[in-house]
Amino acid sequence: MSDFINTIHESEMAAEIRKLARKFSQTELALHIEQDEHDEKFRPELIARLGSLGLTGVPVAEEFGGGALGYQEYIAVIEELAAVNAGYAISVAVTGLAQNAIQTYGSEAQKKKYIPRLAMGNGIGAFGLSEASSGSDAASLRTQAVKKGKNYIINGTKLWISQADIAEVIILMARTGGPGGKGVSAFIVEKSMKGFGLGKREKKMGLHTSHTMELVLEDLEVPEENLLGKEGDGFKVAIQALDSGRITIGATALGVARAALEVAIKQSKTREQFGQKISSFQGISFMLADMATSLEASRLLVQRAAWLKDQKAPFSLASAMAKLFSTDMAMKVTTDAVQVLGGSGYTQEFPVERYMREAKVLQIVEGTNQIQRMIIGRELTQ
Ligand code: COS
Repeated sequence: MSDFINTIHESEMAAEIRKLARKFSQTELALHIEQDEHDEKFRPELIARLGSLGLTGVPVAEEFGGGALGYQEYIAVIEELAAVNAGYAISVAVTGLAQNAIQTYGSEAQKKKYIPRLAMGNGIGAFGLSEASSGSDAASLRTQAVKKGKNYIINGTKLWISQADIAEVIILMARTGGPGGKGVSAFIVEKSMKGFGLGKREKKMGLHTSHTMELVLEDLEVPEENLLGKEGDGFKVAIQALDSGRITIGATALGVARAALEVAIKQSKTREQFGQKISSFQGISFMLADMATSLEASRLLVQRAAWLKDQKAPFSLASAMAKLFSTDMAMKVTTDAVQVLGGSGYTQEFPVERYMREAKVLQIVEGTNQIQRMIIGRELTQ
């Protein structure tokens, strides 16, 4: 098949980075994935290895251990990881959310203390926003932070927090003021801080290498110097980090869909029915054509959002569109890949059923696709 990557105008640097990430993904990462998905096992050492290749802090400034490149290069890494396993793409993307929040709102001391380990793959980051009663309505969160002497004392429960079990740094949103977004503050929490606790681990439909945790915070003591930004900045810290994060979720969708399409094309050229390869039937080839076309359209949207961010131009609308379109595309493409493979597609003999399960969560995380439509609709009509 043709390589869809060649159809876009990627910078030389992005192409180099992609090559490196692809080699790592298809060799070192691929080696473990089928078994680890089954065992629900994540290997932080693979993130450290990715770090040693310079692929964990691609858009982070050099002085903080990053690659000083842009999102156009960063999304190439995410896509290549996702084409092998979405769990590792999400891991890098979520650590990226934490890096992004600290880089944008942190003091120099916070940046120096926390970013380098994350950027170099020596530490993993997490993002603690959602709660049982505040998912889409993030500004209604209930976790409370009360200032006592030189500490904030935080109490509450966070839900659906990716890789909180292995993260050493968590960007945590808690309420320091009145209701609504203006009453929320952001904190840099270390898992070693007194009062930090893990609750249940979710049993999920897919994305098994990436653990999804509950956080139970009982009189968690966070030093005042770990307030990120000012009191009341927390909602904006979260929303701005998510604006960037949504580009990486879009890139994850590209990787998952591409992998599914590749399997579907290969199998359609192997499987014979009625005395011919099923690829020769228009019913199959039209499906493949639609899958490839929608993947290509998504790629352009994700690329454009990344480019706008790299230009320091407004990109919230573009990232919402990229996330919405590409994750809906991934759901459709992976579902169609299962259909092309027929009965085999529904079994674990082929990875397309896994890709379909991975695609589903991308329509939900970092703002459901209904929230993306709301953001786009507001932008069009306000
Ligand atoms: N960048 C910067 N500031 C933003 C912003 C953005 N993209 N979007 C909103 N804001 C600001 C607004 O300007 C407003 O500021 P002022 O109070 O100073 O006017 C403030 O944030 C509140 O904005 P808004 O009134 O739009 O907030 P809403 O409560 O209506 O919520 C949505 C907005 C729905 C977009 C937000 O809650 C959201 O993104 N929800 C999904 C959360 C999510 O992604 N969860 C997943 C968690 S990680 S898996």
